Amino acid sequence: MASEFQRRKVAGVFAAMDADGDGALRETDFSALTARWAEIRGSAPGSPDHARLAVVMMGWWSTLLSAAEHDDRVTLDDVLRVVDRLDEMPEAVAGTAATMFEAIDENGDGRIDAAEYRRLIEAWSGRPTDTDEIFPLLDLDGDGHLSAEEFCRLWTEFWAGDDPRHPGTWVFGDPGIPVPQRA
Ligand SMILES: [Ca+2]
Ligand SMILES: [Ca+2]
Ligand SMILES: [Ca+2]
Repeated sequence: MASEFQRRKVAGVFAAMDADGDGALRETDFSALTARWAEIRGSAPGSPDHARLAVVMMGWWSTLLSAAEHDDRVTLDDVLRVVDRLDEMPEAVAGTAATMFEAIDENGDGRIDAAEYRRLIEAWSGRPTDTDEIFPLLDLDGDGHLSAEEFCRLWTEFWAGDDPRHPGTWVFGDPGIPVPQRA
């Protein structure tokens, strides 16, 4: 069963994905999130970038819905049930990380820079967000970018991990847990 820490962490992302705030994820939440993310990136509807974001976000929606109890909405408990099974399927988690990485890497140079990361967080949180403090925690080798390997590790720590000290705890921004000082 998901720990209290996992529940709190996942509840934060869940609230971000629940664009209309009705306590359940529906298809309309995912189209709203797609629209918000595309707008922040300046991707017009009909553009290849907009289509790419839609594929990623609607892919998430069908994955979550297929694990849900109802056929039109996904609850926090549904998501936590998926999270419970993730440590048994590292390949699936790595696959999602790779898809997500490609979507976040707007200019396709194979790395996520601080501005690309910030636009992701602002899209997901729905408000202007300062990510300057968090980005260096995620940049594990301190080279100023998130590589695909770094992102895969962070993503896996977030979804399948249960250790608040893991840097992956902040992959979706500040979950309301104090930021530790880097040793
Ligand atoms: Ca909703
Ligand atoms: Ca990039
Ligand atoms: Ca790096």
